[in-house]
Amino acid sequence: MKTITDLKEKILALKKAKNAVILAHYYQEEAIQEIADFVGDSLELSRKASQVDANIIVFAGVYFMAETAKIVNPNKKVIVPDVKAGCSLADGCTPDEFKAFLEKYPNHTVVTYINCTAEVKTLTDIVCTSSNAKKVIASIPEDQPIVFAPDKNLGEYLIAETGRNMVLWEGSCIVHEAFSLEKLIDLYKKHPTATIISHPESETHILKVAHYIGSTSGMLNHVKTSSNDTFIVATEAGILHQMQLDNPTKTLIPAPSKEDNTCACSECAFMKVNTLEKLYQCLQDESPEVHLDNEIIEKALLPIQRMLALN
Ligand code: CIZ
Ligand code: SF4
Repeated sequence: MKTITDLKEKILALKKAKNAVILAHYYQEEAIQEIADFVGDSLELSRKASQVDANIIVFAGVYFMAETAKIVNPNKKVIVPDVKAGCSLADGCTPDEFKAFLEKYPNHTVVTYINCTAEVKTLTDIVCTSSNAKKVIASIPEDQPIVFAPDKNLGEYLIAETGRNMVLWEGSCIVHEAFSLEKLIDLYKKHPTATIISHPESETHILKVAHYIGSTSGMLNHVKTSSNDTFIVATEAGILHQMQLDNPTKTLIPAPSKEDNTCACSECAFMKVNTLEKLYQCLQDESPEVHLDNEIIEKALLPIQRMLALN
């Protein structure tokens, strides 16, 4: 049985020997965030992936994020700790169903949230993340109808924010839909000076009571710059690691979930499929590797490049 310290040392040595870089999402377990060369949200990771000059990218996140890294680096080897790290949003929007859906809305500009498969990206005009979604929508002429997929909660939030009437695909994130409004209100009564912050993937009734709504990096930035010292955080609990490092004296309370017998906070089980041990193994084996057809890479790159060009 290897200790965490042993494993970390072995990973660092292998990484150096193989000229690899480790990119990790904020929702990864703490040990993975600590060993990573770069930790970010989905926008930061896709931007970072497009600038990497190492031979191998170890992507510790969920599969659609690793696919994005491959799309922007077709000549590099992109490996993942576990191919089963899926995502309810990406997996709930299959290319065939999405193609059939789009046939009902010809002449619409198709905007997809980055949480979708590479194949769905090939059916997209422009990709967005929660950090740049408003900017992406503002780049589309006012009279142009829009289809937005796959997250209906983010879509409804964007309709309210931008005043654009978009056709929404009915997808959602099981993690961000797990928060209980009733319990959140009870918790807030116990901490009446707290700021409630939420990711826009949360349900509309949670967003209505949030004092601040923003992307993963937006929330991290908000807590850092706010003069308040207590926050109730309605997003995946992995973000609390970086948030607490940035704000050692502030009190960060995870928003409660609906289920009584699960942990009080919401964790993405897909993200947590990855472990330090699996990360070590994948670096050693250089497998599992992300493989995509060249045609998919070429077609999926365009909407990603359009997004990156806007930032
Ligand atoms: O996958 C997610 O839930 C999020 C919010 C990713 C990201 O970093 O934008
Ligand atoms: Fe997908 Fe939700 Fe997990 Fe993000 S938190 S990776 S949207 S299931």
